[in-house]
Amino acid sequence: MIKLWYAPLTRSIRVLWLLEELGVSYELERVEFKVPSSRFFVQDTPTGKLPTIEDGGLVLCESGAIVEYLVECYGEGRLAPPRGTPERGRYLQWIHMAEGTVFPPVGILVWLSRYRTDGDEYASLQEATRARAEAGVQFVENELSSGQYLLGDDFSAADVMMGFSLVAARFMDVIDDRYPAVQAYLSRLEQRPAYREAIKIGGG
Ligand SMILES: N[C@@H](CCC(=O)N[C@@H](CS)C(=O)NCC(=O)O)C(=O)O
Repeated sequence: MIKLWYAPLTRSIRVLWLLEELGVSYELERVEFKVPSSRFFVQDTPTGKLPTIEDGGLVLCESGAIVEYLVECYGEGRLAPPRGTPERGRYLQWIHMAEGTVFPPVGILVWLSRYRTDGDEYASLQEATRARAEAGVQFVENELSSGQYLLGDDFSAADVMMGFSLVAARFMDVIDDRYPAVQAYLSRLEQRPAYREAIKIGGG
């Protein structure tokens, strides 16, 4: 059975949510999140990072890799467009943009303002980082005009990846009424039964 090391308010919600969407059975190993103010890779998981999974002896970290792996192994054609199609290209763009472009400035804001005690010394850095975070959200806003989800009307694992990044951006007050499509998209995601179940189980 898949084992997921989990702590609330971390990227491990992506994996818990996806497992609920897929209806795959799993075991949850809850750990206490250790705030990474100056030491890293020190979470109580086999990799030191959250999320981490173990599946039949395979240990994996990196939420994007875990999401792609789970969809490949357990998706049975669900939650991702067929390989080699233009839609698959867009799906991969969003999977990677969620963690590679939209989240990083948000993560810096979290790190400076919540995890460190000297964040106030970096006001100009925070301001520039906030502008970068807003640019990422604006890109999603523009692209969402043509459908309910990132790929149009079909929900996919890319929405699981982006959902966490946007919830984190909202948590840091990056998202407001300037982004109505993103706000509507987030409430659509939060109404999904699998998301609600994941939050109920995982907390936070
Ligand atoms: N790109 C990685 C980032 C993983 C990551 O940094 N996770 C955080 C929790 S959300 C963590 O484990 N932080 C502790 C640390 O940096 O040591 C992913 O998508 O899984």
